[in-house]
Amino acid sequence: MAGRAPKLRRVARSPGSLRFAIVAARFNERITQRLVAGALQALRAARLGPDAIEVHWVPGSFELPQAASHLAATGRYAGIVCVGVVIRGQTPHFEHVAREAASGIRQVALATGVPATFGLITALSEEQAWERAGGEVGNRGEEAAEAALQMAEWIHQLGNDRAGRSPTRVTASAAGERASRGHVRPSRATRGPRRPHGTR
Ligand code: DLZ
Repeated sequence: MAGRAPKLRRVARSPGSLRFAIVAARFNERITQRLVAGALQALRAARLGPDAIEVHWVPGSFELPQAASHLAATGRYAGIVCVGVVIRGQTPHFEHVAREAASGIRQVALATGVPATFGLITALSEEQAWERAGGEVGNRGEEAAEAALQMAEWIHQLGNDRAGRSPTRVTASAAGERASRGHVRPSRATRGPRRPHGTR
């Protein structure tokens, strides 16, 4: 059964100064263009201006995590939307590309604290891919952008809540929220203070 993502709630807060990146894989580019269009539409609907959205192209979905990792490390982005189209061929190549993209994107999100969302189509045929790129089964790019917006908002809220409870302690999540606004590097911020060796 084809899964259609539930309509996500719009973010309550205007993203204001927040900046988002879309990373798009050129392989199957005509279909990926539709995912980029869907992601742009969702980000603009959240009142993000043109200066607050960047689109970066990479050769294929395998390269998405590396690009997302570099972008997250700059500390400039509140969210990174990864889009690509992986279509099954006659060899297991499909599985390798799809698996590495999925696990790499997850690793970027967990390691940096910056929401990096999964807007990949993994399809058994080109027809299935078009259906998920603005066709009958939705638009995976749009859905991934909405997920990034929601995660950025949630991280922001978590930072505010914690800061309100304990103004003298800067928690990892509060630091991560600042990172998503571009004030500090997220990788260090979300890992917390350095510890001496052997104390983890
Ligand atoms: C090589 C390859 C193949 C066979 N299939 C896809 C695909 O369906 N979707 C996609 O985004 N990329 C594909 N690639 C390219 C790889 O992602 C990658 O760019 C190359 O293996 C070089 O690292």
